Amino acid sequence: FATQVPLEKDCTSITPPYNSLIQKLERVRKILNRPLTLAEKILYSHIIDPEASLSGNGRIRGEAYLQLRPERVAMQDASAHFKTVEELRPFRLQFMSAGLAQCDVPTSIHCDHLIQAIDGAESDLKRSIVSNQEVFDFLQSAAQKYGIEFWAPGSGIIHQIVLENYAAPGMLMLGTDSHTPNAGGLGMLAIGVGGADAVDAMTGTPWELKAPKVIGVHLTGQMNGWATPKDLILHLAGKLTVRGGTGSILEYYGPGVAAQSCTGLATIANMGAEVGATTSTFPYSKNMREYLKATGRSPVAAAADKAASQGFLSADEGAEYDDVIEINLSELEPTINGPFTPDLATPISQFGKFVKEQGWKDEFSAGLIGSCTNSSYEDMTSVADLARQAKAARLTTKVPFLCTPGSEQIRATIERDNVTSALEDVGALVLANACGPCIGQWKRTDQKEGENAILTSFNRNFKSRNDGNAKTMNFLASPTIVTAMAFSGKLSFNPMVDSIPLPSGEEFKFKAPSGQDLPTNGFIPGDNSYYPSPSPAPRPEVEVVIKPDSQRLEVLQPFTSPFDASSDKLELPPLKVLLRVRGKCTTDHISAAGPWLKYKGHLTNISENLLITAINDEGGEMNVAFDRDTNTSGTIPEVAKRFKARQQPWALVVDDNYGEGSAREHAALQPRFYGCHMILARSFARIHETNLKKQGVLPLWFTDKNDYSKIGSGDILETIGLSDVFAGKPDASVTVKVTKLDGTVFEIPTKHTMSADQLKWLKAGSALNYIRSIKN
Ligand code: MIC
Ligand code: SF4
Repeated sequence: FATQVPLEKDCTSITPPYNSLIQKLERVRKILNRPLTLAEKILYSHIIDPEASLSGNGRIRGEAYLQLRPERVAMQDASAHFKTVEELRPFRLQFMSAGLAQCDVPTSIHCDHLIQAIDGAESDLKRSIVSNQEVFDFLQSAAQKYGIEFWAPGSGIIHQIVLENYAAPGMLMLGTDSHTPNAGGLGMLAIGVGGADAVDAMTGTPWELKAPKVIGVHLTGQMNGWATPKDLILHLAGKLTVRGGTGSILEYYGPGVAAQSCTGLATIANMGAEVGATTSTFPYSKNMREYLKATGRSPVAAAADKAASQGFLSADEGAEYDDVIEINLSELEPTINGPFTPDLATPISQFGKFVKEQGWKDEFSAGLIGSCTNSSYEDMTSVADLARQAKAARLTTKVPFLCTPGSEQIRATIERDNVTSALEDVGALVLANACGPCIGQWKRTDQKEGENAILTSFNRNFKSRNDGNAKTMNFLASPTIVTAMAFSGKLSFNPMVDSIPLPSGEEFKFKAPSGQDLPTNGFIPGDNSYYPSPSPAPRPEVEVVIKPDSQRLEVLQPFTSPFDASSDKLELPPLKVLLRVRGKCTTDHISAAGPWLKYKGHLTNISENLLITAINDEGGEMNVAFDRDTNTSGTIPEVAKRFKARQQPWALVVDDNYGEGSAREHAALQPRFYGCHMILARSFARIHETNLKKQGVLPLWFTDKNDYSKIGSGDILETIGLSDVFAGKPDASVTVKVTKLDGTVFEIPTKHTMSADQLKWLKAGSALNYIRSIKN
């Protein structure tokens, strides 16, 4: 590249305001008067008014609602997978409809989710830009108008770019994607939220979060051989399950932290999302400092050094955790998780047996490495080491082997350092710097349907996620394990002990891989056209165009409030139950990706996919809903649409961890669009529960989980006591009166998690309605 952007960055807008944070922390210390965990230090130093949020005798963690001021927002829009890109668009539309002219905090937009993975970086990128032009133009013009840094398609995946450019120790940021916590690798708190929460930060509205609990993960020992940070988080996911981190920050500490590279820590933090954690963080370390310097941010490193010397960037001695998990890194074994859920963890030594017991074929059909989770220089040089070993034995991969670099900087640097050529030499196909196959933008030609297994170094493995085939079993592993196994093609192959027969009759065995965390000759930024100018001035004259007949973009119409403003009886209208959803219902089930991705900016069009892979507990079928008024059935979106046409407000009854997975806001917008006002769950996933509240849907938790099966489709639900909750009566809760189809009536108790502010959103019909009402 002829013109290189300088690697050294202008650090003005990216250095956390350590002095004022430390001063705020002093106020917090006076109130709490106890040793603090690192997570508490970072979070509480971002409270707008610590005295108001923290005073009182109650518990803070798990109970108090904090009003926070994050320092930065990042939003994804348009890349490799379906979900992330699409979420960004409605967010921008919402922001515009809030009627404001400029962002309150530095913000960036990243085009990464809409880029396809078909035949390689160059052609995939070109094709995807053409097919998504309208959306990219919209995002770019909106970015210009409001002074937002715009990262064009091809620049890389949001989380990798944030780590390379914006993340800093002690910072608090929000991102409209569940893997935003990736930036925790630099010792900060980065939290995944729905678009409406990002609107809060961008509009300078205090951002509210219930103070999370803090789970301490104590690392001792030393990783060796094939074990990597990925294996640590895969192992931990097995221990904690997909719900174990809900409502908590994972704070790692102990002697095992310092030896991990900053990017390795980012991998661990990235996948904290898979256990439902609010975010993950680590004490400031030498490796973080080196990473900051290597990525052109020496001034940030110097400021962080100083803040660390004042005790800001690690836990106080004697700080107490709500729970402690011990992990001895010396005992850590490579681990493979899946299929279909990221918490089904099997140590590699047991994996062959596990495959056999399940009766699966001992083969897999593709190996995929990279993504926002694992595309660091260290990951790439480690897999290149294996590729070189294999090449020396004249081996090539047995299955298609795809590699997604996380950013242009990584792509350019590994190309210069002959890492890319080492991978290509053994058969790798290098894809565009984008989400691609991680979010269903993978157009496979080798295996269109039928049961098959794939191995990926990604973070999530819900059904149909990668290639749209519900029978593709996705197993998650470290990039080095995926790569080594790709040379065997067998699921039972354990590269630590097994060898591969060579045509010569000899056996080839891999040596444990070795990589390098930072490039000896430094990073190079790559194509300079991808780099936005820092903190661009807003250009109000720029026109943001949405064509009236567009099938891709639609201005979001405000939802109407279900409450009668003239009455003081603030109860929801009687709601008809649309269906009772059985079992795992992730945001992928509620709002599918794949071909739907392209409609993320168009609520009417995308709502056609509402819950299409959800299982109806009455009958056990997928995408079937009963319309008790006409004694007919239809697909879930069909029946929801009929309810909307009849102006029949409705409710859903759902199972545990409803809304697990992504930050995808559509999963809340779509039911609301069709007239859903309440969801009764055995339990909710955090981001999704907040997304529902933001859109004016009331989430209620069964007090007794057995009550779930007492309610069925067509039943009428009425709230009793919501008025008292609105009135702020202490300990008020909502009882739900159920009128069954046969006329039987009974009441069931529920719990709610609505804060005073969230109740205002519910009353206004949505958070955006509320913001609009106070800003006008
Ligand atoms: C994901 O990894 O699932 C996504 C696609 O990045 C989503 C975002 C989205 O659905 O828009 C996420 O993680 O939040
Ligand atoms: Fe993109 Fe996948 Fe990362 Fe989500 S998890 S941001 S889809 S690479």
